[in-house]
Amino acid sequence: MTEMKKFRSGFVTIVGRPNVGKSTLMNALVGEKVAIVSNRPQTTRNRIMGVMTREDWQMVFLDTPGIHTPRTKLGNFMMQSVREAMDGMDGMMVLVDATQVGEHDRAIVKEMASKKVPKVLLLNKIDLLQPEKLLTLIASFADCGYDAIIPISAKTGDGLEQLTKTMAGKLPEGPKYFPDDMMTDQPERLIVAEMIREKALLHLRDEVPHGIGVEIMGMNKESDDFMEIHATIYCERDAHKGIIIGKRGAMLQQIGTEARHDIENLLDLHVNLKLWVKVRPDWRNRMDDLRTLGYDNK
Ligand SMILES: Nc1nc2c(ncn2[C@@H]2O[C@H](COP(=O)(O)OP(=O)(O)OP(=O)(O)O)[C@@H](O)[C@H]2O)c(=O)[nH]1
Ligand SMILES: [Mg+2]
Repeated sequence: MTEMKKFRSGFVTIVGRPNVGKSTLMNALVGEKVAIVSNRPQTTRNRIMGVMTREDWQMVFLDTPGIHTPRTKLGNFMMQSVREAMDGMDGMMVLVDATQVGEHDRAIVKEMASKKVPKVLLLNKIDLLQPEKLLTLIASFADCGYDAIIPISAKTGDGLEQLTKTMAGKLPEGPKYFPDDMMTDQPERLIVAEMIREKALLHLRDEVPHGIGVEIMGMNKESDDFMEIHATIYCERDAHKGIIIGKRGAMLQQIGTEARHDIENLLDLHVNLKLWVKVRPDWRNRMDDLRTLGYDNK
């Protein structure tokens, strides 16, 4: 008689400095874009869940904001989201960008070593790294106390099979927490707002992206295959508003067109996306504004 294989499951928190590729990794594992990605640091602002289900196991990933020293109340909220995502976790993935490991990365790797759960250290972006450098890097983490050190590329998928195999084997026996076809717990409204923010991050420079917030004012299904969406992009200064709107509205139009395309794919509907831009000075330090944009602690 063959023995029934035991089902393993658990919550696996993904942490690391900003921009190391945490959200890219989660999307690659889940096989769907559940978290937005950009080359600006501090893209992710709250913990985002992504579920990966296989025959014998289920991993519930918690992608978190990049660890940094907060300078605003939004930053405080972000760092609290990291702490909360580590509460009660069953496993942990700590990421560094293998092409530029700094003292902050090493400090995080060291701090997380004390967490009493299975954990893997992931050296990401190896598609950009010369192989000889990788060996030196691995050697420099030799005594880190993690269950495994795995070089990966979240972009090309290199190493991800080894990663899931290693992590799944270390998870406790447990239930299937979420149905097979569930990828995330984020409400549609939030994903839509994030998609708009992603396109804004993609096109805006310098300090403008950090001060962007998106609020969905309304999502009205006009018919079976058509939805009208109204959204407001907040920024912190008049000068930023001008940049976001652009010459004769060109920038806002580009952000809107690209976001609409992604939203239509997500919702499988035709979308009319109407964007407004408003200035809210210092919103990242104002509790009422943070609450409006979903960056509160409840
Ligand atoms: N070449 C390469 N680029 C990558 C890889 N993984 C992520 N990136 C890029 O790195 C940048 C940051 O990726 P994100 O996934 O947004 O990083 P993050 O760690 O979630 O960043 P925060 O949310 O700001 O903490 C993006 O431009 C990605 O395309 C990789 O394996 N190889
Ligand atoms: Mg991220």
